[in-house]
Amino acid sequence: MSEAIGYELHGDIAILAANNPPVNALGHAVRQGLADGMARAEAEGARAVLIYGTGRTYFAGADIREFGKPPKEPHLPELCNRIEASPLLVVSAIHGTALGGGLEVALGTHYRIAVPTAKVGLPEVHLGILPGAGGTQRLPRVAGVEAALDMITTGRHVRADEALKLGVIDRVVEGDPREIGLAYVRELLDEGAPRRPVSEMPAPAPVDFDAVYAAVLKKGRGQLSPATAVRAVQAACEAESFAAGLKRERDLFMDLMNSDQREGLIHAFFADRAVGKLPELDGVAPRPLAAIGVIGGGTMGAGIATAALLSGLTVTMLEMTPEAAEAAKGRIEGNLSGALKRGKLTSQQFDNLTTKALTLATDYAALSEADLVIEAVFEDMEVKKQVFTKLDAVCKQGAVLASNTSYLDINQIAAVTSRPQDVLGLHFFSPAHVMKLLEVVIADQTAPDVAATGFALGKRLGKVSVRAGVCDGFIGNRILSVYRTCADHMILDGASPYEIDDALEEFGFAMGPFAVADLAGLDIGWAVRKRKRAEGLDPRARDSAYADKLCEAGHFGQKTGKGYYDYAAGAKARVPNPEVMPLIEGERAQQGITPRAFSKDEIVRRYMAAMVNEAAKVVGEGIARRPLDVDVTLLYGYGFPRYRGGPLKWADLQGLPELLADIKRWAAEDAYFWQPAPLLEQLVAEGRSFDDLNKEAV
Ligand code: TC6
Repeated sequence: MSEAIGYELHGDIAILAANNPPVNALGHAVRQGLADGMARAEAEGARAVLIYGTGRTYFAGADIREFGKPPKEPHLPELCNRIEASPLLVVSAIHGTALGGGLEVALGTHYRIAVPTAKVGLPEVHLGILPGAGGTQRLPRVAGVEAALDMITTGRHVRADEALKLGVIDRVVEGDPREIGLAYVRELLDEGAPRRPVSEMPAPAPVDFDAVYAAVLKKGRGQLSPATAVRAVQAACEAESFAAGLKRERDLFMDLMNSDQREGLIHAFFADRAVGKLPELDGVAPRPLAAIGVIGGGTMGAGIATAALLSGLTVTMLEMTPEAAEAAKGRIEGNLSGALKRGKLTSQQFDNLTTKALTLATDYAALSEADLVIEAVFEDMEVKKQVFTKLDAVCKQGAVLASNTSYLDINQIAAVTSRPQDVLGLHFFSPAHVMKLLEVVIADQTAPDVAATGFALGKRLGKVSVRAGVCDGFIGNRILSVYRTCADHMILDGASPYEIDDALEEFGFAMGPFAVADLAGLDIGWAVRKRKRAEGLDPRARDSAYADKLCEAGHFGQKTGKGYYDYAAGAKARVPNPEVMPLIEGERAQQGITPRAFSKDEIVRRYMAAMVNEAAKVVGEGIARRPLDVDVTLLYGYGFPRYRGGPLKWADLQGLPELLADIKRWAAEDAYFWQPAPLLEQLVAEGRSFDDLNKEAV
């Protein structure tokens, strides 16, 4: 017997207890242990088998780390069939999560009991695959096609009470999984309950699968696994036998298993978990956090305050005037009322948060007891310096002083205080109570426990926190400004903003860059351009004024009703603003450029190459610790399609030599913009990938 599965004969009931921490993933040893345990139970004359997990959960799924490696027998689909075909009565007792292959094992058993806190689900689509061990065939038979399609195409985790209603589990009982499982098996044996193989249940009636497929494909914005899973469920209804349905499921599963999307999504899964692992902070205790201050109650400050309140922190909101403070409170209430409507807050909690947990202030002295203060004032170095000088004067010793700047130099900000070790950047993304990304910007003198406090705050607020170094724009905005510039160059050379948005949305971005600019406000980019011109542009850099002219005409995007698009017919209509192309054509004429056509492929290739090249510089300079930190930043803050894994995973899948060759070829047109990143050149020379760097860093 393998140690991953404990075996015990308890009277006439054999107990198979999974012991593969942390999540009882169904790796090879676990599968072997289950197969051996079933054989032993049958050989030793048991009447029934109970399967459960020790530790925190039942099986949370196949072992994802085994994906892409040569599969070892017993394979999961055969194991599920083997369990189901046993002449003994087989029962699962579920606690924690029964996910993916875990739920498939449970569906292979004849009865399922769960504790009330258990969750079940088939989340494979999030990993770019589909349930490949009978889940698409068995779940529709027990829960019906509609519920199965919902669970399988969304991958959502279903709570025990709902799973009970759906028929996925048979009973919900509070208690220890081993004890409630044993009692249930005993009861089933005593009442002479029959074996109940799901494969012998009748095939469910079909629905209009073509319509479901089309709808799911559209919703997935290019992601293949949910739509492919629809075809597998279809086979549960239409295949001539259960075995034929399983075969169809297997074929579709293998197609997805061999896809780049599967690689991208599994990379994203592990990157999510690796991004917060920073060896230099191992064992460093964060400073205590209970009360925080937020300076500036605009959209960003109010969003940060909202997130903090929802996490149980008390917030002092500092504004310039009582009127501005009241307006900030109104924004916070507006944000919280969203949570109230969604049932995430009761009205009493809402009242507590807005009256007791939130304090309005106009005097810096009100921040004297705050554990951490986040400044979210106007993006101007002089203004920020004034704020930090005042904070230095009033804040208690040991308070963490954070700036939410999106571009400015945290070292300069820290330098105006007497305590630069307490200063760091906490760069939130708007709306801050919704967006998951937080860049924790570590300045030259930031103390380790201050950095750890930044990460602790991120965790408390439910953010994905990425460590960034100081530079213009940190990780995300620095890379953004380069790929945006690349888009601007393509416009000068002949592409339209609409062609670029279309091409990138087809690539999988939630929104193209010009639609995003309209949403964020064109005045933001305008301010950045003015600042950069004031600092002095490199004479080799291409510049253009058409976007400034759009702003000069009062068009700031959605908030003024017009930008690249005209929003008179609503944000979704996306009608091009007719004033835009003449401005662009005027600019081209003025610069003596004869426009040329750009294919969708070329648009994507150039845009992505610009992104990857700058990302490689960001990693090479140590601004991002590893390639995966860039990937996570773009995934959570910039609408990058998760199924592509992030820009540097995408680059690996494309082939770094080919990308470098393109960059060098384009350097012949514009040597200033297309300067290859030294790290990219090095990786190509050494025949290595970005992912090799990730692995070396772990
Ligand atoms: C499948 O089953 C396909 C079947 C078809 C076969 C033909 N494998 O998330 P946490 C690790 S597909 C390997 O921090 P939580 C994770 O990397 C699978 N490792 O904990 C981390 O390791 P680290 C379908 C796994 O409490 C540690 O466990 N199943 C796996 O916040 C703790 O994880 C899923 O998609 C795995 N399957 O959440 C479920 N799962 O400490 C995926 C976790 O070295 N897992 N690890 O960083 C989850 O959704 C969550 O982990 C959780 C627990 C809800 C189970």
